[in-house]
Amino acid sequence: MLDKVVIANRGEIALRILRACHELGIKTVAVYSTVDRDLLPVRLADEAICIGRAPSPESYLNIPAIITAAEITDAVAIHPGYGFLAENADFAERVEESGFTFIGPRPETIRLMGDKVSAIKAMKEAGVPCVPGSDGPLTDDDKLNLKIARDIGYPVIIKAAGGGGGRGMRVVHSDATLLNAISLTRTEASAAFNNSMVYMEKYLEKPRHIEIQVLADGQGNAIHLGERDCSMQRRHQKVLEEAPAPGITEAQRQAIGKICVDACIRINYRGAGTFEFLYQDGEFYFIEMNTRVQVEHPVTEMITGVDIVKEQLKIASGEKLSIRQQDVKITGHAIECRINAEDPKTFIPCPGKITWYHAPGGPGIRIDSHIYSSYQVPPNYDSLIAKLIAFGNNRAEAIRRMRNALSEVVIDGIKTNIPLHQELIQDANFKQGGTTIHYLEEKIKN
Ligand code: MV4
Repeated sequence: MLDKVVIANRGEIALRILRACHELGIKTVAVYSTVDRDLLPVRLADEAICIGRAPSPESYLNIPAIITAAEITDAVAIHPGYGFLAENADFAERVEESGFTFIGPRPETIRLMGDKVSAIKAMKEAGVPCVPGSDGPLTDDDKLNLKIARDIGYPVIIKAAGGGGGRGMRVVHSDATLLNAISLTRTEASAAFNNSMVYMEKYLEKPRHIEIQVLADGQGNAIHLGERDCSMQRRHQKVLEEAPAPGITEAQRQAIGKICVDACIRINYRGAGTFEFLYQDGEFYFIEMNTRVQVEHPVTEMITGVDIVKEQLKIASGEKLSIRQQDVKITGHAIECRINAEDPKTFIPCPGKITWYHAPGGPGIRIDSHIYSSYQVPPNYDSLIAKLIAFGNNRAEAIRRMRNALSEVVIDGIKTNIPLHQELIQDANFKQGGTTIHYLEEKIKN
């Protein structure tokens, strides 16, 4: 097993990684920016190193500072968490060149998936169902681009190869606006991602966002842990996630799961990963692959009993996967509410001091959070302060437990989106299950 790990992140995920390390007897090094001195993971880690000032480019994105922290503490590995450097192939490469283990996929895999055109190509070749589209980058041939769009059938969507997560996309409804949309998306992509490559897909109008969690050891073994439904989102920020996805049958789960597992083996994937799909009219369409642990991983942990972060650490230490697919049993239902320090109506971030915090509890309730009474939420990073997870033997029980937990939790001193969650958890369409990616934005208009 790994001896000592640098946790190159902050907040709840740093704490989550720290707990997994300590459970496995791994020593931990927290790295922190100057505003994060009083962070819980900094207190709980075996060692802590300040890596720079509050702005993330000077600290949590500061590659030399993080590698130096590993050097001076004699750590053997670096866990990037999510966000920040987690999907930066250059970082993974420099970690390995410096003699440390990067807890994640090989740098080439991160690079392959970071470019959405190469990711789709690889997945299509591996037998994963993709959205009908341009099958590669668009050229500057206007006539050809018009033909591709007509063949796919409007509406189409133009996406930047360097984008993902909702950045750099444009929906086109007719020939009249196609060429201009391609050109605008190219210009934006070039500025935002330093990569002007764009591609085209059929625009799916009412999809759900369903993703498959995988684990692979890079030694020929891979498993899937079922799916999550992440359709409840606003402006590409997920608000509430659940597993399993309402209405997905065991047969569908095993079929799409096997496709993802086979693809992992084909590309010799290593670590935890997520296949993102759009799901519409009973069909799955691959859009992107995430090569990191995700914010919403707890809902999968609750219904499978698998500790995804511990599995990441075991894989990074060179162990073969010890869980076989037939050992993975999905039991019950889990829901996660992302609690943000923000105004529940305007969504404007509300950093500040938490004067009082009381965590909910009881059967099936889990909180992943770094906050405490008197904790100061800094304005420099994203506003996620807690993940409230409710498990139940079925979806109705998970919803009831979540509703109770939301009414128990006290976070005073700052605004949070708990009122939004309280409204959502009793929403008739949510209770029904299976709402599309557009549902929340439509609901909050009213
Ligand atoms: C799409 C789509 C409809 N059709 N692709 C947005 C984020 C990025 N991961 C992909 N996205 C979308 N791609 C086709 N062909 C609609 C979206 C989309 C979306 C996807 C997942 C979750 C939330 C979303 C919100 C708006 C649009």
